[in-house]
Amino acid sequence: MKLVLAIVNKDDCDGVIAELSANGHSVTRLTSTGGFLRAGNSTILIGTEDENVDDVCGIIKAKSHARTQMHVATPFFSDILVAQPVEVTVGGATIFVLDVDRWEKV
Ligand code: 2BA
Repeated sequence: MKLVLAIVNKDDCDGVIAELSANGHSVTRLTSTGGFLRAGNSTILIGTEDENVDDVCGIIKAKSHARTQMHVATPFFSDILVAQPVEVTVGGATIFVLDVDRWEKV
């Protein structure tokens, strides 16, 4: 048994979840925020048997897209605020696959 935890762009999340559900995978969606951009994203949790992990990851990969986003860093130099926009590439998705010791539905 594995837990697939994926951080997905919020604009891709509906498509990812629809495709996972259509293929019989149960999904929980959490609202989350990235530490670097401080922008909203979505974290999805999928508990599944080991043999389904490749299918789950394949769907997430197929439905998640990379995009560029501007990030304005705000370092202070001598009390003067200097804005330094930098372009960062976000996604497709960041996926973690974790072992599950025990799984129960009560
Ligand atoms: P954020 O932390 O908001 O990061 C957004 C994007 O900014 C990242 O895209 C990456 O391209 C860039 N970035 C992040 N930290 C950076 C840094 N210290 N310096 C320069 N650029 C940086 P992704 O790597 O695709 O990550 C998208 C989101 O996935 C992240 O949003 C975060 O919420 C999550 N994430 C990514 N890697 C993670 C990890 N190892 N652990 C936990 N969450 C992670």
